[in-house]
Amino acid sequence: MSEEQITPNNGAYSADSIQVLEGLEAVRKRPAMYIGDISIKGLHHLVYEIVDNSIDEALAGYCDHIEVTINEDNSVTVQDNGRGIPVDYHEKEKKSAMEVAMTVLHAGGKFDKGSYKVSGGLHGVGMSCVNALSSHMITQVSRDGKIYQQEYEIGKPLYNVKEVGVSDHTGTRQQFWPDKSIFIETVYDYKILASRMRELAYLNAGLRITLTDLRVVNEDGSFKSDFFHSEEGLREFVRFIESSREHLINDVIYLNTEKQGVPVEIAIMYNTGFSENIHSYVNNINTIEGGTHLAGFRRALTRTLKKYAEDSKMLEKVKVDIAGDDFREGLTAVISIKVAEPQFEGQTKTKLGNSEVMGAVDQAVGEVLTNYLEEHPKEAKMIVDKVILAATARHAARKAREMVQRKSPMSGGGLPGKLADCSDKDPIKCELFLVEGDSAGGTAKQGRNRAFQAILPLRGKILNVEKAMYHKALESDEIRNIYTALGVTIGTEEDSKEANIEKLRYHKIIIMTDADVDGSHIDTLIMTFFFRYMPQIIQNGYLYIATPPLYLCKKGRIEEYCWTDAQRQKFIETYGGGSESAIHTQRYKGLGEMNAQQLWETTMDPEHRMLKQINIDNAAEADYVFSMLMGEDVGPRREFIEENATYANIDT
Ligand code: 0RA
Repeated sequence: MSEEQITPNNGAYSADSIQVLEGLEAVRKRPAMYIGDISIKGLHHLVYEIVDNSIDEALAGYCDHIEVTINEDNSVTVQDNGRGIPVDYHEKEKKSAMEVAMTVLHAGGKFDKGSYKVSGGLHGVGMSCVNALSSHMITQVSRDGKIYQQEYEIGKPLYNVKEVGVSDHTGTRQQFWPDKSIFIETVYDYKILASRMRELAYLNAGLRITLTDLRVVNEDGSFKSDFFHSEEGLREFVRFIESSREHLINDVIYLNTEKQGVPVEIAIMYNTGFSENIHSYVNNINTIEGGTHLAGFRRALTRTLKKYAEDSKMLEKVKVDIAGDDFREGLTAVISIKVAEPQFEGQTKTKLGNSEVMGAVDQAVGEVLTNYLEEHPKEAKMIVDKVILAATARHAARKAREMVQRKSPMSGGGLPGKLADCSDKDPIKCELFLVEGDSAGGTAKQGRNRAFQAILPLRGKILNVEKAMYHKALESDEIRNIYTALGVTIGTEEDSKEANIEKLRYHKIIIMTDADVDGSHIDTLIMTFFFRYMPQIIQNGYLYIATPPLYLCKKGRIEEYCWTDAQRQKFIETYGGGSESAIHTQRYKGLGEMNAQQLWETTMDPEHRMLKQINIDNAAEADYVFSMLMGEDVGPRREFIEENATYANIDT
């Protein structure tokens, strides 16, 4: 590939110490190559790498409990009850196997764990990589009645492996302190870890995972903690994702088998909605770009349903043609497979390339689905009826889409009348603000830098795409305006719903709404639209939310914008001696209360503004959250909003 590729030593434990240092030095020089990035994402990735090793031990059948603890100082401890990393001394290597595992890049893969050694995590570099990126790390192994320990600084051992005590159990305990000189952010986010641990529990039925945060004490004196455990695995996972949707049929169609040496586990549900939600995993990694396993799944689904529908003569009266997409409307599925040597391709290395997997998944799904349809004629009819409905709707959508296409910039139809475009044409430099309301839109038009900032005012709440059929969404003026302003085309000749974002005219799309509950509702509606219809925009990091200030605080000639109550309080303390009288604070309830200059200074000027980038850490959870937020059920929605409200302090 490139000269940056690190080649592991072929013979096990044959690395001499110089090579070892070179290996870990490379990790510290180019950390992003090994863990993705050095932001909050990479920081959390360190935990996943360590947990992956314990999961391997669980897959091998020797471990059933993993405890992850965020310590007060933002170090993290991962403890498992497996056999413990081997500690035997290697004559040739002149060091303990444990030291090799912790200090040699890729050493993790050299332990022979048989055919189910499938791990590696996304970047597959294991414990030594985490060690190299930690200012300090302590490894403790309980084995053979003893506790063995070694400590490291930036990956270098501080002493030889030594005995530090006795133990009546086995297991591995890893504690690491992410290096502050490497990571931009070193404070762990409980929610991000919790969401991954929940996912891992569903993906590995039977495994128990405890997550504890020693930085947060509950009212009863205990620490913040969650326990994740799923006896039924993907069956429960798909029910969790679907819990806010109306089911078309109540069954989960489930299979857990092995074909051509590939373990395949799949759970499928049908809902009455219109989107296709397939979440696929390879070795516990979410393959958001899909690949051969997804292709095999789709092929089997289409073939099997088509054959059933034809054999049962249900298609005889159907006038329209049926396309691949029609078979997947309202389908939610989780696919999890294990591959010994996965080939990850694509932009984000989350697309499976192994060709042998396609047939394995195809065969497994074909068999199980055929049986299900034969044994459940009532449910089978409901599924096929839904497919026919989808095909009919798609034909209506084609007309709606042609309307949009005709109006798109490429076909000369011109841009939406409401759009105030920028003069620059280079998408990388250009920004589009989606602004709540015509009045704020007007202010933004005056305040912007017209060279690279375009403004599209939106009329209040855009359509909730979670509840609308595709062709209805395309009939909405606001949604059509967004498509045309962005310059993307929708679908291909095969009537796919996928948007083609190659022609995207802006690489920053910024949602700008009032800092109140209505505003955050509009944020959610727009994010839902992008998540369902143009997920690539989010995946590429193009979607942002602007953060207008809540207050303008004044004392004489001193003026300061404040984004939180704490900042306002601090201003009062600093300039008013703690007293609010003397001080003038102006509460901005909406964008409209700022003049063009203020809006520019606080919210639009790249030099001073703060943008929140929208990214999907966990697509399956996002799928659930969006369907829940936009669904019928008030209870879970209120709970979620109360827990996550940013604007709870604002009168509404
Ligand atoms: C290789 C062999 C054996 C255990 C492990 C690796 C192991 C590694 C890690 C990393 C984190 N937790 C772990 N638990 C186990 C088994 C050696 C034996 O007892 O035969």
